Amino acid sequence: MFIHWGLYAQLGRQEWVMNRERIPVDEYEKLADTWKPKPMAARDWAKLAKEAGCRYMVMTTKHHEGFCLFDSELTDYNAAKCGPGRDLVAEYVEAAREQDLRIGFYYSLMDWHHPDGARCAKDEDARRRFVDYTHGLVRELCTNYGKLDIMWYDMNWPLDVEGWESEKMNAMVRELQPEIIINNRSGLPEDFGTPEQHITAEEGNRMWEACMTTNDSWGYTPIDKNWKTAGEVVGMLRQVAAGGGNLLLNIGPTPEGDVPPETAAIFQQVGKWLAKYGPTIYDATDPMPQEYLTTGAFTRKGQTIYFHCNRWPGKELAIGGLRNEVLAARFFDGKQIEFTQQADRLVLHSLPAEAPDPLATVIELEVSGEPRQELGAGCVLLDEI
Ligand code: FHN
Repeated sequence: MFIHWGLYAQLGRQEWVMNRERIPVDEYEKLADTWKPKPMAARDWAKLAKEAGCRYMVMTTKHHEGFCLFDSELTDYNAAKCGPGRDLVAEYVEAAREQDLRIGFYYSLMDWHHPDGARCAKDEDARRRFVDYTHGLVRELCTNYGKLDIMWYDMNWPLDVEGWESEKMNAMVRELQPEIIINNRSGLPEDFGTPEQHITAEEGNRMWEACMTTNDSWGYTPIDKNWKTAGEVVGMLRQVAAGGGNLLLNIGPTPEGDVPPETAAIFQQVGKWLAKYGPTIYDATDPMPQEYLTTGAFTRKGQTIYFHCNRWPGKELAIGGLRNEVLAARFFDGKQIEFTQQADRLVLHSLPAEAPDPLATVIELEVSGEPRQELGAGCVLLDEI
């Protein structure tokens, strides 16, 4: 679960509103005193995350607006010294730990509030001041909240990796948090890649995590009604599992800290699906060459391949291109399925007329040999002619 929360939630027009509407700093700053979120809002998020089958959370500790959701000795532009009157990061950490969820901190290097946030690109004294400030805030985050699991940097505009002194900064992070993993957005590859709003596996065995919104907005934006369906999110989970990655799915809480009901409904439906089919996602991350099929796609664990059927064809399901002998076919509850196989045409028979699980019905196939599904454009593979 990704959480985008900040002063911008009060305006309700995404987290870039200060930039997109050219709101002057002295006007935007007033939001720091009017923001009065309810106590321990994070407890609701953490419960929802657990219910949804999430394993970790990543929350914005400071977004581009420059407002720190955590107490700091380096700036009073923070939640403890302004409107909220308390450390919202501390509340988030407490709530995540109550649900035994791993803890990630999102930190935007770009800062529209700090007077050196842009000038640092042109003025060495400003860069020195701003980099010391940045490293100082990151040090506070890595010191004051116990064990952390993920450092999720964002937007390294306007400096490069030398300008940010990212190697030094990340060495400090690892010294303070020896087991932490760091993403690739401080300008260095570090531990994992972060495809955003698309699902693309990293090369080789490099870790990766796709971050996605539930509508089109990261921050709270009630005028954005373009909600994804739970079925689409289940499809994303299948895709990231098949690629050996993770999915970081976002919530943008209201100013008070409530989860928009449309978002909560998506997470709850996906959680119910994962409660049944979780092993076909969490544990089924072995690679398997596969090609597009109208009715669904695979995940794999060893000699077991899971066909996630998200367009139910009715009483018969034909799967083309499977280059393995199928030894058994069954529903995930264990009920056996009759099947026939001629060359690379597998047909499952006597299925229910309607999909048992509308989000995706997973059919388990035990196969021999290295699982592979290959079709090509012809109706036979050229190397078989
Ligand atoms: O500009 C940000 C955006 O607001 C949001 O935080 C996303 C989430 O990964 N990151 C940046 C855009 O890539």
